Amino acid sequence: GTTLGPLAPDIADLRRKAAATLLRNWRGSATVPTGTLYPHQWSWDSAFIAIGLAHLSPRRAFAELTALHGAQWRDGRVPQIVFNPAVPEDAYFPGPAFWRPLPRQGPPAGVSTTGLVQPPVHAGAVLAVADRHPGDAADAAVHRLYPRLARFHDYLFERRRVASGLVAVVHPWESGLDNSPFWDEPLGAAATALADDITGLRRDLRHADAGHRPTDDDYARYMGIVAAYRNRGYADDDLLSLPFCTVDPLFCAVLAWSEQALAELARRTGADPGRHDERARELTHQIHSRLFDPALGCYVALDARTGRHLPKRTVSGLVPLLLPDLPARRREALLATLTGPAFGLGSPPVRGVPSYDLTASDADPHRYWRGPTWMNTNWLLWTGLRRQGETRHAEHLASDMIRLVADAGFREYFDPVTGEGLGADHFSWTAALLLDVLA
Ligand code: 9YW
Repeated sequence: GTTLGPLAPDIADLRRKAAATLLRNWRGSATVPTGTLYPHQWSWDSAFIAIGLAHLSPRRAFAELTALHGAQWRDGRVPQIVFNPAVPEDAYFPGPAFWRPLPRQGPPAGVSTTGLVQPPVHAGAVLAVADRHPGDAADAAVHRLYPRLARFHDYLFERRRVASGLVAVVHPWESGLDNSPFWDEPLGAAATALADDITGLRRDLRHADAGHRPTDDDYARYMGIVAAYRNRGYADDDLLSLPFCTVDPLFCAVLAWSEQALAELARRTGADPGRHDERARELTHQIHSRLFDPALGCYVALDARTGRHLPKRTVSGLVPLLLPDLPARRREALLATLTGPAFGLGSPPVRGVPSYDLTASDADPHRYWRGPTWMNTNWLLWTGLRRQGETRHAEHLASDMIRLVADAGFREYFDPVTGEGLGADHFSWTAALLLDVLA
């Protein structure tokens, strides 16, 4: 249910256009986030896309995630990007060559990927698709995918553990929220690379307004951090000696949520759910006890290298709404932050939940993860609100999401106040998650 009221958009038409967007971006075995800016397969995009594809074709939804896991590394990691060999090297920067050599524990022979991961939405997505279409086909897909998902989570829990039980990201790209204000401080301390013509190398600037993207300085540091990780063969020993190593609330909350889904998938395949339940409980406990900032009324990131919290209000810090066992006082605090002036849920003209505190002096409603509203983070919050029984807030959020797309199209992100569409057009997860919200 939503609260669209009068002047309701034409829902049937929106559904048709969402389906057309996903069809347009399908490349035979997987879906690109959008044809021009991102011409390969991205990890967490595919998980969100599968959630939407479930409304069109469960077979295709499982195919999307099966294709992604076909590039899984021998060490278990599911890569951030699976490069399409048919796309020219210079269509995307940094392309396949920059990431090489990939190590022996890397992807199957002949498969080209990056060496990073993204938030592990996948197990949650597989459970959602399976629950929408129970039956033999879903059972078979769950049996096929469960061991892959479990190995990815094993990798994260075993190789990315820092600070007694939390799970780290080693690059801003791994958080999925590249230029989040969380990363200003740790990124500022990281060395830059490729000081020469970074603008000339970047391909994103050919497809999107420079004012809506990360800066050249951000990119120079992103490259430096990749180079350091690559030069040690993407090995995860001694994580704290990497130039960037942080704990992100969205990443950890999504992992705990997906680990719970994994327990359910284990039950369905006859595997032991016990260790998944245990890991989910333990990580949830760590998030609640180590990442909440009472003064800000939300969860915050942690710089694992310095041990310091990164006290900013970003949308990432609200995503623990996904977690069970949220103490009532904690839930009240999060809801107050969500509906207060920082994020403005339910206070027109604000639409959807912005990526960053609207009242912060450095908020920028146009620049990527520093202000705009994005469908994927809004979907995570919508899912969390429903899980917490906050139906009214969930309905309001759903109608905001629908209105944003109805007015501005299937854009990558949106100005949270004017609703202007920003970044790329024909964006897959915008279409996919809209289908889910409309269902
Ligand atoms: C990049 C594809 C990806 C998303 C990320 C988003 C952006 C930039 O685009 O990354 O070049 O990889 O920040 O979350 O998965 O949509």
